Amino acid sequence: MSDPYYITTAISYPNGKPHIGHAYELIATDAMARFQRLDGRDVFFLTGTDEHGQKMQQTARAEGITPEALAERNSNEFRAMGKLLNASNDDFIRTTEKRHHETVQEVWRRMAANGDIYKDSYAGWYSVRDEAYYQEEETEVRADGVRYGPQGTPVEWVEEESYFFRLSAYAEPLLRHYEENPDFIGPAERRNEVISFVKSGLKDLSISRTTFDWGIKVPDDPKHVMYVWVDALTNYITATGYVEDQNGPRAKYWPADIHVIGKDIIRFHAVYWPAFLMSAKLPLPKRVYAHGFLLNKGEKMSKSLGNVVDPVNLVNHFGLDQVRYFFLREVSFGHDGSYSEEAIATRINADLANGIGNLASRSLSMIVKNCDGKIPECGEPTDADREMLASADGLIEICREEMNRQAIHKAVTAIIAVVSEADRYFAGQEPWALKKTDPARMATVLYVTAEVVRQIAILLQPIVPDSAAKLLDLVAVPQDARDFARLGAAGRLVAGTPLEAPKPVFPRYVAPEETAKA
Ligand code: ME8
Repeated sequence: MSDPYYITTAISYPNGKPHIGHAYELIATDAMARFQRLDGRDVFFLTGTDEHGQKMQQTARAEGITPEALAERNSNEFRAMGKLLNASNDDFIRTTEKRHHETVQEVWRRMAANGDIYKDSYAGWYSVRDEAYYQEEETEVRADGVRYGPQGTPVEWVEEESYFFRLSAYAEPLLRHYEENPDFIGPAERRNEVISFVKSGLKDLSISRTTFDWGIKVPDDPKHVMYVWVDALTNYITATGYVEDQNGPRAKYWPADIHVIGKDIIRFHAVYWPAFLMSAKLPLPKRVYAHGFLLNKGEKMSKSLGNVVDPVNLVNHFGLDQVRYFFLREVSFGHDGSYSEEAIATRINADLANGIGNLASRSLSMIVKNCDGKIPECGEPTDADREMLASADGLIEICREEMNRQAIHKAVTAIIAVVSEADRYFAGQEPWALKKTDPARMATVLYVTAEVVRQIAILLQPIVPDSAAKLLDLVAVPQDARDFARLGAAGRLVAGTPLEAPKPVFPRYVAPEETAKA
């Protein structure tokens, strides 16, 4: 049986419609999940919605509807976004589901059984937008007279009876865990940030609320609902069924190989979550990786600034694979990234239309016209041919290494570098001139180029799944010969295979104003 690989996104708050930051995280995680699947792993990929908490209750009240109705409406929007983006998630979890309530309550009981939960009263600052408690030192009163937390969201004073989790007891075990598992947190900046936060001392954490009721009830004390992050983080283990039955069909996926999240929620994932799991005596995820934030033309997106781009509009305007490609290639994964229409247009024209699209159409149309519509014979290879094939054959090792450290943009860059190399090879070999002087040599050059197109298309499947499939159709690669095991010599194109005249896969992007002018 193949090796399990479990990957998750954060579960989003459905207090509004999904925005481009949500789309970005899902696209990136999807690319990683698809990569591992094509590389032979038994992948379980989870995403979903985080439906409880004060923010949901307040938004619902403001809209004059129930939190259930708000969650239902927007959770469906998130699901629809997943379809639109071609996300290959194997499950979609909602924290309002019965399966989740049961797991969370069981995890709570285990933490209590370990002596880590006690009742007291909380008095301190709380940000509803972040659903986070902050120490007074982390907050500041700005010129507008409002007190803000470290993420720039307003905080309010909360005072109520609450259960506490003995987080203070976990500072040492957590620091030891980070030390012994250097890959537990990525990238390095986030790891350093978490270590210094834990070293500065951990206070016990308030983990229940009594001033509202939209949440999962605390076992045996229904006046309390659980703090939404206790509930939300547990989603990752709920979906595997591990807590209920370690031999269940999906239990093999726990612990997760990687939780992919944004940098604003690293503290919850790299401090609270492992502490809860240690307390409940459950295995810890292997890695937590925080990507950066997407900035619209360099500015932070916010509803109040009105620059929250709707992913549906972006995809309708540029095309899905174009948007996927742009985000995965342009943004250094793990860092913030900026986007603008101009940058998207430039990138897709340079790399997709003029790059891989042009290479495939030039070389394959020559085959269709000059080689009887069939993949030609590859003659005795020259050094140039060997070098070209070696570059294509060597890509998988580079991509594996980059993807294993979540450097998605570097994997894509390496693939595109081979496209450029193939362009130079093709131009240098001048197959159009060889047509008259040395048709056998022309055949070899066209074979080598088509073989490079095949491998690039296989490797691009995680990034641009539909377009890569079209490229593979153009070189007549059977459906069952598209995984990474077929890269290199194992899956070479077979001479004599009929090809159809290539259809364009990546059209050039022309801005609407330019079309109007033309
Ligand atoms: O934080 N750019 O939900 P959420 C990139 N429910 N990523 C962004 C982004 C941006 N501009 N804005 C948000 C939550 N994100 C919790 C998670 S997990 C147990 C609970 C990312 O809807 C953000 O960092 O506010 C997070 O990873 C995800 O989108 C969901 O954010």
